Amino acid sequence: MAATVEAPATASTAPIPQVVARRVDPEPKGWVSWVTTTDHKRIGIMYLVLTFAFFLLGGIEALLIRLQLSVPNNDLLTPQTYNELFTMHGTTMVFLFVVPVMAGFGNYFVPLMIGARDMAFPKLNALSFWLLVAGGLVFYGSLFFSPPECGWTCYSPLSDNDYLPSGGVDAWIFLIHLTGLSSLVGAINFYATIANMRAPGMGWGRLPLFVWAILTYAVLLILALPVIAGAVTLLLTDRHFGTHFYDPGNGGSPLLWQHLFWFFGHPEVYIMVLPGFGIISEVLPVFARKPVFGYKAIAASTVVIAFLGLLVWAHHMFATPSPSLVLIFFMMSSFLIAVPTGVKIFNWIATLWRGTIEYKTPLLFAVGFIGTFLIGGITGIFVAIFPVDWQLTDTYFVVAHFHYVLMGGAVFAVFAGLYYWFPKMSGRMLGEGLGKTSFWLMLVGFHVTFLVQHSAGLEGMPRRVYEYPDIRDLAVLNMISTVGAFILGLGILVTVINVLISVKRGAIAGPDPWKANTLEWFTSSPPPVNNFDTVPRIRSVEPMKDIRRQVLAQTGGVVSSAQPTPVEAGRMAAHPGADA
Ligand code: HEM
Ligand SMILES: [Cu+2]
Repeated sequence: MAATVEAPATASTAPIPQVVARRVDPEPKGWVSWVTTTDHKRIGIMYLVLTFAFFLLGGIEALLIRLQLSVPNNDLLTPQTYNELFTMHGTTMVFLFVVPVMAGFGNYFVPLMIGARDMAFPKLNALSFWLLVAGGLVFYGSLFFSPPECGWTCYSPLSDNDYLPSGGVDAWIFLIHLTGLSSLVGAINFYATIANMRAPGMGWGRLPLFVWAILTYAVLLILALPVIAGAVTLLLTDRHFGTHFYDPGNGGSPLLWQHLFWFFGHPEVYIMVLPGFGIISEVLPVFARKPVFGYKAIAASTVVIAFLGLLVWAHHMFATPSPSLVLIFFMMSSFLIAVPTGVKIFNWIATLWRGTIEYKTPLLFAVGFIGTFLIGGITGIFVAIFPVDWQLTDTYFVVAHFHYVLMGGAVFAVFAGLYYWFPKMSGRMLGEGLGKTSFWLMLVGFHVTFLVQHSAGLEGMPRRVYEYPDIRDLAVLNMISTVGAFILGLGILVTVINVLISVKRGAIAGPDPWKANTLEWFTSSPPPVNNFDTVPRIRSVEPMKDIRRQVLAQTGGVVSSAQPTPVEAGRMAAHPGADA
């Protein structure tokens, strides 16, 4: 934008509790303005760029791991390097990619979807981002001395000073503290924003499903993060200040670490996948050209999954000594989660059912998500049966299971979100050809990589080992898995290239390229600094449909009782394909 713009001081059909910006500052330029920004959209973009960079780093680490495992008795990597790599890979994917990438989408889209001008606390929002940067720097700084070797769970006693005196574990602890604080501050901000800054008429029953998901994500973060922060603080004092919280020789207990870790760690799984579910619930109805089936059931199941997710942490500890009553409790409560999850999957399929489906890339990723996540959910039932888990725990079956959940629940959903929302963020479309190529490579590569790992696990291949003997089918299964990983990597690379090309040269998107339902499509692409000139009154869960209907009624000569404002009409006139 060139100079200060005079926004028309129109009123919508209802009083607007927000200040209508009369004077809009021009968009600031230069890198200093990015570093100092408090605009939720810029912060959202910085989050997305940073977390995708970590995704690529974690991906390179994964490929190195797979190269080492491609043949039996390989000595490409030393055992120590291997341990460091899988620790960095798991930690990076969980703490530096999947969790913060959801905050990236949340930052950009929650205010737009609820009709707000920014997050509730813009400066805290910037703080969240910079704490994430700090966490990433501290952790990757350990590359220059000695990265941790304790896996992303850093179980005690392995993480004690006696076994791993290296500073890498301390770097890991600081990563948890810094990214945890980042997420905690961000979560409080999301909560405050969603609770207080919704457009007039947007009651809880009209909140977009993605916003419901982010709200639940925020509440889970607020409940789970203090536990892990406490746990790693105890680890730090054990390591350096002579306490013995996790030291059985002095009255401590390594099991305490596992309880604290998984009391956080299991909800963390839902922290990673619930926003993904939210993205899917936005994408499916748009490309099926049908209202989402069972809005209330989907919103409610999100909350129920989060609640149950807090009860089941010890299903990660079935192999530790526990009374059978405890095992049965954690088994049954884990089963219960299948109920609300099934409700969601049923509703998603019902949304697609008899829809007028448009096979665009976001839809492909969303459908790929459903299949992949379903398989991950089904293998989850196996490992939730504790006698079965006794056989499978710490084998590649578990590795396969959680990659199905995380790829399905998070990565495919993130890619669906990227292809769906990129036009809003950049003003340009991503290429469809490259998008579809990327999707098929990723889908095929993913299943080739991880499906066979179930078999490898059943044949006894333990996880977290740097080499394995040439017995049974392990050689061929691992080779298949490694080939799949490279196909998957190629698929991801195609999307990276697509983004790089389209940022500059993609087709111009216009405000509402998909004819979508939620409010972010009401403003221009990319949105101006103040997001909206006028915030419309919300009358349903699909405000954009209402607005299109109003405009149609008006331009069709029919006198509508609810007249759109001149601003709304102008917007819609710029978008001739609008229909009801
Ligand atoms: C790009 C495709 C990926 C490949 C080829 C891959 C491969 C691997 C491999 C080989 C391991 C080591 C398993 C072991 O030795 O126990 C591993 C561990 C892990 N991966 Fe991935 N991975 C990929 C993507 C992801 C993603 C997207 C996530 C998270 C969203 C993720 C999260 C994890 C976690 C949490 C671990 C456990 C690390 C640990 O045990 O400490 N991975 N992955
Ligand atoms: Cu769990």
